[in-house]
Amino acid sequence: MPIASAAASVALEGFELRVLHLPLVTPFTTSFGTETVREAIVVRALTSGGDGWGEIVTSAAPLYSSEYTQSAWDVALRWLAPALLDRGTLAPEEVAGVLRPFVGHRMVKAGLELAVLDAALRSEGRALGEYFGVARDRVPSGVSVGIQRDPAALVDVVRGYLDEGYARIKIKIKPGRDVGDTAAVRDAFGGIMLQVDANSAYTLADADTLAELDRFDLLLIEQPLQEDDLVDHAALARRLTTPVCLDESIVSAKAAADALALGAASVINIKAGRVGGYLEAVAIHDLCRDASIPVWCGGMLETGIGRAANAALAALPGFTLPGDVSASSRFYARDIVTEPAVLEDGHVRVPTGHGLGVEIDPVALEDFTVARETLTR
Ligand code: SMG
Ligand code: MG
Repeated sequence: MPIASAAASVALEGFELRVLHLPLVTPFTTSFGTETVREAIVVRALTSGGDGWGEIVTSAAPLYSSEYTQSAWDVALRWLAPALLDRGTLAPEEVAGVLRPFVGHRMVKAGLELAVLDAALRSEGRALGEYFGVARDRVPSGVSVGIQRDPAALVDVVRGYLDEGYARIKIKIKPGRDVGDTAAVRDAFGGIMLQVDANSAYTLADADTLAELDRFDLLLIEQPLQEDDLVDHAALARRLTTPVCLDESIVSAKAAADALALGAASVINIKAGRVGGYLEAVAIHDLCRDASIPVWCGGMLETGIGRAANAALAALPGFTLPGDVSASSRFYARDIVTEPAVLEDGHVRVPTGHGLGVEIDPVALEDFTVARETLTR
């Protein structure tokens, strides 16, 4: 399902970048550490036809991926935003091509592309979901649950999310906090949709431990091994009955095709930031749909900007598994948009307003800003 019709070109006048610090409602612990504040970068594209908003989903430290706030800030201001401003007038579909000579830095490319895309769609009066060609007006909402003090605490936290109505639970695992935690949740909630995410914490030498997870009827195990361990993921996939899903490893449509060809994954987590943009994300959706590979939409603790875009992406038909597309309140007491995503009957609504379909709350944006820089042509 390729994009139905190209978006309008925009005449770029500048980019405003901000680093935000948003306090989390509760600490979020994964195999690589604990976060209590979300450090995010928000992009505003300034165009002759109005503003557009995007989000760069880097974290403060290079733990999930090699990108991080300061690398993103530097490359955006020094190289990527200037390259786009040099072009002056361009269509959102041209952004990736202009930025292609610069290696890596996909989260930055994705944030810049989204800001241009939002500006273009707002100027045409078209919603992002409509642009993607989605047919659904809401998507089932899964929640990602961090590692807790002990398995009993994890069960309590999971119960809270189930009571809120979340359609699927994902728990984070790491060596020593895998089989016991998963058993506790499965014993407490027999019938729920459950999956685990290791964030690259294992090696193939841990295959016996990971095979113990097979008895819990999991939807999938996400990224057990390192980002560049495609061959080992294929070997592990042959050892497990639990489907192997890749997150960190899938950095492009090419990487997705390679992983599938190798048998390294039978499910793919699609995150626009990780793959360099929402258009590349749609391309991965399309290739997986053609190959009958289920996909789901991942999350990077997005603010209301990325959360709105993810809801639109997740409404494409190949997203057959619930994504990490949770309500804003999962992470934030206060968001930077006027109408943060809410959970309704286990679903999140696909915004229908122009562009991203959310409006920025200027006071909240200002309150959370810790650094700001504007580049103009
Ligand atoms: O946004 O709901 C969310 C977070 C989902 O667990 C989540 N993301 O590996 O899938 C993942 C993690 C990466 C986030 S750590 C920066
Ligand atoms: Mg993951």
